[in-house]
Amino acid sequence: MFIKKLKLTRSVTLTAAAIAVSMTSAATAAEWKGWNIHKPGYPNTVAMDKFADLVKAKTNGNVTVKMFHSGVLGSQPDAIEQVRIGGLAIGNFNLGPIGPMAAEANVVSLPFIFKDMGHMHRALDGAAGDKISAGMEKIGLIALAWYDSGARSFYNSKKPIMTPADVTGLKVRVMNNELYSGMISALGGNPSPMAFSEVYQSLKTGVVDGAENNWPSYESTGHFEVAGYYSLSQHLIIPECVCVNAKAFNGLSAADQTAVKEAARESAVLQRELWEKRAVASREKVMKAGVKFNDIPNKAAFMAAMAPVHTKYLAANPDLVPLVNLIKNTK
Ligand code: GTR
Repeated sequence: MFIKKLKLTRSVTLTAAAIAVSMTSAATAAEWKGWNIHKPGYPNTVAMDKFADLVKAKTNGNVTVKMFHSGVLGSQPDAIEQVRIGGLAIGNFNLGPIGPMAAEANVVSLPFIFKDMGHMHRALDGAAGDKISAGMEKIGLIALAWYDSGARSFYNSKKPIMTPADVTGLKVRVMNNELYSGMISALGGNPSPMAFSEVYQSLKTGVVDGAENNWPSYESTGHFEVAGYYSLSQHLIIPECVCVNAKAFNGLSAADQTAVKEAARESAVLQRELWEKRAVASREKVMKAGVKFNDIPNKAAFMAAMAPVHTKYLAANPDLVPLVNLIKNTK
């Protein structure tokens, strides 16, 4: 009798403890869905998977991230909107399509605003980056870390681009952002805003003549197979973020917030290392495949032709002039 009673008490106690544990985890454990546009093996994909592993380890499982790669959860502008409203928790986004929603983030999409990758890193890791982050927070996005995306150059299926006049009359795919459409129009081309996933087919069927991107994306998408002229204009250096829904992040304990931030920053260190290697490897791969490459050593003509994009944008957004100057003056 005594034994029976003891058993009963023990099992009741255990059950109560189990309920308590499950209630605690239900109250605190966060399961985040993450968006990424790139394929397996791409630097951003590897880094976002690393981020997910680090988050789980550093928060002791309080936060888990399930990554969805290859853009399977939708286009980039839609995914940004989803992270803003909380339908998705997190994503690796290019600041290009964030720009139309957050004025401060749009300054990085002004052609030639950064002299080179080093300049972009110093600006983003400094005061300008803080201002851009603050602008993104106003629309519900917290930038946990910055990823690299190299420099974007023109490619097309018709001819080498040596001067701005070579773009005249070409149909060029751009990401969704009026600054990019303005940039192509300024060169006399016809801009065609389009989702990343549609570009290959559009190049292949002649819906567009060209597009613009960095070496790794030119290669990983297979665009080099259908647009074999790559011209090193390097007109845009657009950083990317690991961006989280502000409510989801602010709802975490202080310790978990620190852990998630650390995870993002460590993943960014990895992403930048992998990026450098991939840029070289992608370039080699497309050159071997027969891409006709041309350098544009003197970019002054492109800068001059695209200058009206800056003038028009800053006339419409005079409050951004100090941020643009802060970037330009970042040593
Ligand atoms: C890539 C970038 C993607 C996407 C894409 C595009 O370089 O990493 O996020 O913005 O370009 O052109 O749409």
